[in-house]
Amino acid sequence: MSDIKEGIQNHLLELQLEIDDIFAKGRDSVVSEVTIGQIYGGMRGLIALACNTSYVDPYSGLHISEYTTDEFSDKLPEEIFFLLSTGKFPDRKSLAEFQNDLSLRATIPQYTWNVLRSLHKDTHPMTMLSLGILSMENESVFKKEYQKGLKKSEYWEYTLEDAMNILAKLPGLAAGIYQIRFGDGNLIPHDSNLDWSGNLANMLGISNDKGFADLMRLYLVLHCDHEGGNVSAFTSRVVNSALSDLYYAVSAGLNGLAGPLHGLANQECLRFILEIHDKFGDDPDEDVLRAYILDILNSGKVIPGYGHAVLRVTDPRFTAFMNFGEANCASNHCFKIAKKLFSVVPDILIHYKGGKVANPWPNVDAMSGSLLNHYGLNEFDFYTVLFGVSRVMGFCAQNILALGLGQPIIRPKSVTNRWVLEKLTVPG
Ligand code: AMX
Repeated sequence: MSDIKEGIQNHLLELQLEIDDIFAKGRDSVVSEVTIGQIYGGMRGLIALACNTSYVDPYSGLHISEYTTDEFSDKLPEEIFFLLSTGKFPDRKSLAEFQNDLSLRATIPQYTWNVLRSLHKDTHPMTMLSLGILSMENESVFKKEYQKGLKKSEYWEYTLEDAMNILAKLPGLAAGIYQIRFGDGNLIPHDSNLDWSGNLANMLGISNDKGFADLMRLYLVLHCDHEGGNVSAFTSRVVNSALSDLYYAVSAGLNGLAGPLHGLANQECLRFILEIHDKFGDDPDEDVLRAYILDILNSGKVIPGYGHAVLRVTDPRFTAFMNFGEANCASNHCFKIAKKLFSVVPDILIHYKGGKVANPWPNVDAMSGSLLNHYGLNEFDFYTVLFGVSRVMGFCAQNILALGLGQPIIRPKSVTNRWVLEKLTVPG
């Protein structure tokens, strides 16, 4: 048995013991109530899911297992996937075994390239990524084993197989999409001497600067997971809960990530910074910037990169990117503007409309695009693909653990307006 599989098996035992304890203490205890506002308002704040890969604390941000962003931001994505799915970092031997296993599975079938090359030249790279994964669905080991007859306790093992195959192919798939969509269509081959993010950086063929490979590593680490209730992770889990295999579930999650209120938001931030650059040059005066921000707010628009549904402080992932920028991209015009926005925007948002903005601080998207710009990755439409490559780690880990814990199909109850009206008029 591979070390990661053994690690997941042990983690599942620990998690199951905790759940047994929770159920023994109060399976029927009420921990959350739902208001009518929440029923009509996207279920915001409703506690209705258990997810043990990561959690977001409003004040300390993303935690994977018990580690804070500061504690894991220097790791490799492979170590992060290990942590997400086993609750522990791998030792050197386990990491090498895992990396080697991924390397052996990296080849992408020719029929996937045929599908991607046959699409319209303007097809969005996120459509290509989602289709690329879906095109390989016939490779699902889970599906084949399920058709033969599989015990429920074995579901997670074959889902792990699918996860390994999908993750192994992702850097090549993403880089191939970049070459087909924005380059000359020639693919740079996978290099088994490079790690997962190193391969992505190399196959993109954008920059030989070591800083670019370092940025890809950091980018893939910081976007890996964000609890279970966000649009893409939740979608992926709902689809997989029907025992649609991981290819269907990952593709579905990516379709959610492609939305402008979710993963696509990152490209808006760089567009905003470039607009500021066009208007005011490399080093805009802070007062000029303040007046510009107020104009945008007064016209009813939001300031991209600021605010968050859960966080109530500066996103620690923003800070990690900013520290990277200080060390590697300090002279870049976009980085300088992003930094200046950080010193101007929060103070304006704090006082905006009597403090209605719940979080005036920057989120991860406020900085990432400027760093990509520094290394010459300026095709905005590709940014969400990078986000997606990283976030698939979270989709895979969440689904493996949910299946390993025997979680059933997800099926909340919906109600009609008439039902709600009756509930409001008939007491009790
Ligand atoms: N600029 C201006 N107004 C903002 C704002 C911002 N950056 N962030 C929030 N507000 C406003 C909201 O529009 C809302 O106004 P309304 O009541 O008139 O509709 C009010 O403040 C309260 O909203 P909130 O509770 O603070 O935020 P939310 O949880 O509803 O939304 C988010 C969160 C991120 C969508 C929102 O802050 C926003 O639109 N930010 C800008 C876009 C952005 O950066 N998106 C990336 C998010 C990170 C990610 O998921 N990738």
